[in-house]
Amino acid sequence: MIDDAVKLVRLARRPVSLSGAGLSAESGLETFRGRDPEALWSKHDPLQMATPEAFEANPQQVTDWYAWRRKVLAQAEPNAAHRALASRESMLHVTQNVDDLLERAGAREVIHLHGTIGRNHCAANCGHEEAIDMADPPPLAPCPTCGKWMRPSVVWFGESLPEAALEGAIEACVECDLLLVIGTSATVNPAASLIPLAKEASARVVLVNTEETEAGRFADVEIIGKAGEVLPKLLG
Ligand code: BJW
Repeated sequence: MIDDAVKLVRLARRPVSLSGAGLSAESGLETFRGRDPEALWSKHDPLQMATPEAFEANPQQVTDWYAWRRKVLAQAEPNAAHRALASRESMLHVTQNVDDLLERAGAREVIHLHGTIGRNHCAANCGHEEAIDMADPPPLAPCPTCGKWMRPSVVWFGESLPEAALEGAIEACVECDLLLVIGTSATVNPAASLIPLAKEASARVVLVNTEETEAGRFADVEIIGKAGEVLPKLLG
């Protein structure tokens, strides 16, 4: 399997990666789903933490949860998988992850489909936004411009993805000749739909995940293993 994938990766002229939480798992960040009992959605109800309605109902609880995740990320380092991806300079990276570990590993071009945990913006969309000190994240605070609550600049369920990011990702997936899909359960749309999109546009699809996923039916090669162990072999 690895040898087949290595050939596809070496032959690719326009490679794109599509990653999910499994990419950052070996950096100590918890995934959302999967078999891990520590997975975020095993311990927390996504409807209580990751919807605009949850924030409206209990902004303190949601802000505290993100403050905890921001502190964990401040302590985390890119892992071997981030570094292997970043080492392939011609590769465009599309990620569902809100962390900055690909950038910290040196990746040049990263499209964040679900926003970034490193920024806050006004929940009333008055236009005010600010960068966050991840090691010392701010408490729940009003927007200095309009007085509504500030919220994390991530995409919650029911919200639209940033238009430029989604358009860029669709274009990349239509035009790529290899889509390397890493550490995603491929259950959240529209991100998951990028995989069949690339396949229909005739890209080869290589999956790397610790377990089988629904996306397996689109894969030319499916490798079951840890991203931090597999990607250095694929891209090294
Ligand atoms: C390893 C590993 C290792 C572990 N190595 N692997 C069409 C049909 C049905 C519903 C919808 C639809 N279109 C839209 C929807 C609604 C919804 C949706 O998709 N729901 C489904 C769950 C059913 N989508 C949305 O609401 C999106 N908005 C939208 O489409 O707007 C228009 C619209 C709205 C409503 C209806 C129709 C249209 C927005 C989605 C926002 C997702 N937000 C979150 C939170 C972000 C902020 C934060 O981080 O707090 O994004 S939810 C969470 O899931 C997070 C992730 O980015 C996302 C995907 O998760 P991911 O990355 O795949 O992680 P896991 O944990 O699921 O998987 C990890 C994998 O790694 C596992 O498989 C492990 O095995 C593996 N792994 N260790 C390799 N070491």
